Amino acid sequence: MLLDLKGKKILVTGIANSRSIAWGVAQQLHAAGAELGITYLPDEKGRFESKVKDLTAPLNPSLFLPLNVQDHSQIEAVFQSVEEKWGTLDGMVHCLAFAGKEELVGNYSATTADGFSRALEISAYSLAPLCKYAKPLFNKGAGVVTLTYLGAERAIPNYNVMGVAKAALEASVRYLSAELGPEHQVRVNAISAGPIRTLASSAIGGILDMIHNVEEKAPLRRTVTQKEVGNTATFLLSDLSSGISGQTIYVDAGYCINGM
Ligand code: IMJ
Repeated sequence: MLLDLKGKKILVTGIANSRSIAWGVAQQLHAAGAELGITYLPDEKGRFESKVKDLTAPLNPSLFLPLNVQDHSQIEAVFQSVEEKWGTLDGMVHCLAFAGKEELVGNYSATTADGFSRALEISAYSLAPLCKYAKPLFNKGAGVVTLTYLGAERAIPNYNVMGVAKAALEASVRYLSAELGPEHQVRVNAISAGPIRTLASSAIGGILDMIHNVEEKAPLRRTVTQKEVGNTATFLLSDLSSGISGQTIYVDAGYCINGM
């Protein structure tokens, strides 16, 4: 079976809680037999650490590591641990995004230089150094999957600087695909997920309008689930998708095909 991920070692970033899309991805990768490494965002009180540890314990991750992508030494330390524990790597899942709350409301022209830098550093740039350190560890046929959103190519109210960051992320997927493909058949793809109620979306004004709009207009007349995104990520990290690289695949109940 080409979708068997047994024995494949995959690093999953971006789990914050049980609504995280990354959590849906981790569960489906586990169900397909993958061995997981999980990263969490370290904070002073260790809240994410204990929450993510408890949540992911049933998946028996063989690595559980802190990762704040704004700290280069933490990126190096993650791949040091991956090399020591696993030696090689078959996949990496990048589900990281952050913009200041004030940047996600009102006019895009009000974006500050600091807000712009931070959003692009965390949400787009971070994929590059993660790939740089993963590259020497990747087995033949390994894969990288990241998450994007339609706001990268359409002007969606309040998405603002995150849309610009996702546009940069989608372009990064193409450049990394061109870089990682030739030597080791490593594929890099993005999943453009439709709106889902998560920690990253619940805090946002207008998200419910967006969800209702999808329920009314998407070809499937519903939103998608974390599990559906997880299944597509599993496909993209399996040999079933061996001919696909550099793409943005829409898991959005068909929403983006509509003209209006
Ligand atoms: C985010 C902002 C505005 C509109 C939005 C979203 N719509 C959707 C999202 C319509 C679906 C969620 N999304 C796709 C994101 O990428 C969210 C990223 C995000 C969310 C927050 C909230 C809390 C915070 N910073 C954030 N940074 C990035 O402080």
